[in-house]
Amino acid sequence: MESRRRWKQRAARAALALGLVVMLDAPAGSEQGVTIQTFQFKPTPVEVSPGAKVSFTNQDDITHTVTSGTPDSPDGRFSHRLEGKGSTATVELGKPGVYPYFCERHRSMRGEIRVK
Ligand SMILES: [Cu+2]
Repeated sequence: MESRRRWKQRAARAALALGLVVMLDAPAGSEQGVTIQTFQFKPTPVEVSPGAKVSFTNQDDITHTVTSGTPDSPDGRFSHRLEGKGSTATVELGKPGVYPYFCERHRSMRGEIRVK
């Protein structure tokens, strides 16, 4: 039975290694998370496939927005207010493209979603 246990350990280790590789090699597609912290969107850009969700979580104690476009030309696709720490919003884009966004309250806060 010793050998079976050793085999199980080896299999578990292999699964772990595989899992890590899959994580590092995460393809565009699955849901992506963006954190808003100290007046920055992180990470940016994020890459998703069409229709995948990008979720935003505010980690600052103040209100930020996630607004599509640029401060000089908001495009009206989405605009979410995240009022204080822990608030979240989700954005879903169906068509491939590069979608910039920003915070209406702090114009230097910019980010980008790439849909491929
Ligand atoms: Cu802001």
